[in-house]
Amino acid sequence: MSDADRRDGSLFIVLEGGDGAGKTTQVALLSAWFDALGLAHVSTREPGGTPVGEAIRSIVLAGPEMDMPAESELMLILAARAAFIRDVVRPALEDGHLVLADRFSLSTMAYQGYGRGLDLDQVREAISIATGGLSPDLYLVLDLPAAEGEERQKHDGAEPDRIEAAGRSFRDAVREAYLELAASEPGVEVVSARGTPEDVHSRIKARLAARFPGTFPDRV
Ligand code: Z5A
Repeated sequence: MSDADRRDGSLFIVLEGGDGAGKTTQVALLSAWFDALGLAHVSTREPGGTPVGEAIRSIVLAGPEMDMPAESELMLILAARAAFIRDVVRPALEDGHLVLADRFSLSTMAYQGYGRGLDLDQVREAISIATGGLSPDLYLVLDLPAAEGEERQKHDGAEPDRIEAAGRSFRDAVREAYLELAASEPGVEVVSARGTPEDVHSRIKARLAARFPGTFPDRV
């Protein structure tokens, strides 16, 4: 998608971070804030957001019995992403809307690249096949020590999925990966995920206002 296809006002914002950092909570708070500001938006998650994406999500996030090579995991996630781009992201940006996503390609670099150990250049190449080169305007990485994310998730009482079951060292590697990616990739900012959901929401609003002053009010 070239910039010419995007209408003024469109923005693609992605929340990222390790398991349990609070992305889903923050997407909901942001979506309510966008509504209050009268900003037309689509909020969605990955893998998912389309019928094929949700079907793939149920395979990728099955229990440990759905064992698969890291390459299969990568291909499944990217198969979902190609549909997500065609059916969700591009149409919304062409209509001048805001897209707010719970995870996107930075997750693939962090989990399949750094976490699973796949070659980073190959992962990057595969991502660009799925996305046609489309990148978000901003990634906000919610940063939290892996142990604290795990603790938050325990309160939900759900059985760990295949990726969550990969263990503490995997979670630590994913956190470090996000910090490394934030330091080396353009358009990636780190936000502390500590404190109450409202504390984190205020930090995120302040970042958005600073980054996109034409869209978000500076008094947040
Ligand atoms: N994955 C991948 O490997 N590669 C890719 O390219 C993509 C994804 C796109 C997606 O599942 C999985 O797919 C994910 C990576 C992989 N790994 N796994 N498993 P997901 O997005 O559903 O997974 P998740 O990150 O584990 O989601 P989560 O558990 O829902 O975490 P979260 O969205 O970051 O947090 P939350 O649901 O908002 O909050 C978790 C709990 O903490 C909940 O009880 C909240 O009420 C509580 N919470 C939230 N904020 C706070 C604060 N501030 N304080 C205290 N408690 C809080």
